Amino acid sequence: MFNDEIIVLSREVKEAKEQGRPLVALESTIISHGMPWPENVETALELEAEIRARRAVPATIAILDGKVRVGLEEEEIHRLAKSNDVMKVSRRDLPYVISSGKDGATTVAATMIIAEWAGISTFATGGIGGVHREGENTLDISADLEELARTNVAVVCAGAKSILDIGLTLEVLETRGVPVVGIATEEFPAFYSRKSGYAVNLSLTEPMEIARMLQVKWEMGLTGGVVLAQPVPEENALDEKEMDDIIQRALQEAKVKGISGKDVTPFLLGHVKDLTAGKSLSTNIALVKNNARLAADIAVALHQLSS
Ligand code: PSU
Ligand code: MN
Repeated sequence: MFNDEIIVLSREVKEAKEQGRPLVALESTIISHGMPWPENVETALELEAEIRARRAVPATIAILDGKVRVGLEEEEIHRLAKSNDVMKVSRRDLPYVISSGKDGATTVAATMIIAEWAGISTFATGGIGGVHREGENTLDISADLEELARTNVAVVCAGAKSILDIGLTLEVLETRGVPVVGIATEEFPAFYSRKSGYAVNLSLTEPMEIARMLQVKWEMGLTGGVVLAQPVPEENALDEKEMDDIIQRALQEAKVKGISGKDVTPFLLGHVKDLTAGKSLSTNIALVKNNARLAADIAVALHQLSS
């Protein structure tokens, strides 16, 4: 499933693959739709720097002019960060964004698909999509969960935002056989806060023990991803109660405006950002960087195991 005409590796990523160096995938929806300019470019570049500093190689993934790109140049990250004409691309959107030659920012699901094509098994992001509140009626369940069930990529995240129904999200992951690992915690983190009230499946701390579990899973032919949920650093965590109020208001607004489909998540994220007057943005930046560091350490450990 590798076609040079559709998939283009950056020079850095190509060299890393030739030399068998550890790689870490990064998504681009966070750049185009998840954060405002200029923090989005700054963060995207800082994430790459964190990964390089840990002796791994970053591969930011996106679609540019209908080409699947694994590893981007700085100008290309700027283009994704500044343009208003970038599609949000999940699994179902990939064929069209490619056939029409458009630009697309990849969600967790689409980034996992492309990472697997490119032979990258570790991916760092902020939060995964999940079952939305009232999802039992609306069936608004992110394609990220389906992808985690089928694609062999480990996703380091800070859990999921409580714009979602975290309990239902964890139930779906359990049903679909996706291990949910708490990093040095017994509790699934809720992105802005370290706690959600829901237990994880198991807790691990060391990159090497995590890498060993991933290796066993995939060697056994148990296809699918793993959620590696790392709580936001203590000093960057936001007050849970305050965030809950803000999220309630955002959900109410979405309902009144009749927001649906792929617009739900970006709408809620944008509202939460506005209502916290930017405070949530610095938390967001801190936790993604923390995740990039852990993902790099896991990629290095996986590489040690396989060499
Ligand atoms: N949750 C966040 N920040 C994000 C997203 C989710 O806290 O940026 C983005 C990710 O790219 C994720 C996508 O894969 O939203 C999920 O969208 P949907 O719910 O439409 O599947
Ligand atoms: Mn949805």
